[in-house]
Amino acid sequence: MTMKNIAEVLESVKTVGIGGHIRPDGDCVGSCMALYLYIRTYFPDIDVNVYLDHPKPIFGHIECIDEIKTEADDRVFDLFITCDVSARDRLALAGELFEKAKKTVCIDHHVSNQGFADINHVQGDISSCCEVLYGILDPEKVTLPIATAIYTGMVHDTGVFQYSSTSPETMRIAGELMKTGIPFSRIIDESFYQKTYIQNQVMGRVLAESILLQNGTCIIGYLRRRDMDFYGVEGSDLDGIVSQLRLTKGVEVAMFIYETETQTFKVSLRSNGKVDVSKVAVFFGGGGHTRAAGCDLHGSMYDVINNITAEIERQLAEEEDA
Ligand SMILES: [Mn+2]
Repeated sequence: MTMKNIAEVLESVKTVGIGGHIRPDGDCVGSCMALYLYIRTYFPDIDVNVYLDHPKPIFGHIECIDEIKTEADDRVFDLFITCDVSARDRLALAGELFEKAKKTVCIDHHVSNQGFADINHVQGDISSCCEVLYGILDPEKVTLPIATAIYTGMVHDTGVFQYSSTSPETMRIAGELMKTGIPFSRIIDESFYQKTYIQNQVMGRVLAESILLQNGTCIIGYLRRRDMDFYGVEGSDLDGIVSQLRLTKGVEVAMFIYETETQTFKVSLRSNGKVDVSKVAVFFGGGGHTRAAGCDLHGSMYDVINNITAEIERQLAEEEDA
């Protein structure tokens, strides 16, 4: 069951809770905040609250971001709406609030979403939850702050309108949002591309020490725990490194591994299309998509690299035989 307009579910509702997934990304923060701002602006009699894990400071440009509740309470909402949540167990701190709510709505774009709410507005072919949300708002009611939140989510989930999920409709909506006067260059720079000095130093180091294997079709970057401690960086500071590795000419598969604790490694995989990296990740107990996947592995760094590259090699060979 889908909705034509969000107003359908807001009738005779007095309290609304909104929640996103664990470790909220740009699409999650953007969609939750856009919906929050929309309800606050056009349904002033509704008491609306948004619950999210601490959003990153890069989303500080979104209006009222400081009104996010980062801890759950024991309220019972008339309606609870989830945005960008693919499954019930991804709800993070809002899980109990969702359970207790009198009615629930799920707005999402994950293909894997089975529909866990009373009303499920899920469109698996659309690039971002923000784009799905825009489709059930009145376009003329999308103010500059609401447009800023939606644009942020679209930019993040499409890799700045680059991933194959980007459609003509995505671009049309982005154009409509631009008409409200959003600072679109700044949103892209400051929330997506910008790195701290240290983050850039670490990326530079990983690129400098990267290794090319299999006739230059596979590239590997790595970071040991002691190097992370030296720079004072966490896993979240390493976003974007594997994407940069993938952009090496001739490369089919990029792999970035870093040590989360001694002899435990987080592996990120990116493909330019020939190899389905989700198969590689699943083989090692992880998951993901054709072109972006990941898994966790134990052992020495060399074992991890050897095991994964062997599996990539197998897949590349299979591809060549096919
Ligand atoms: Mn999303």
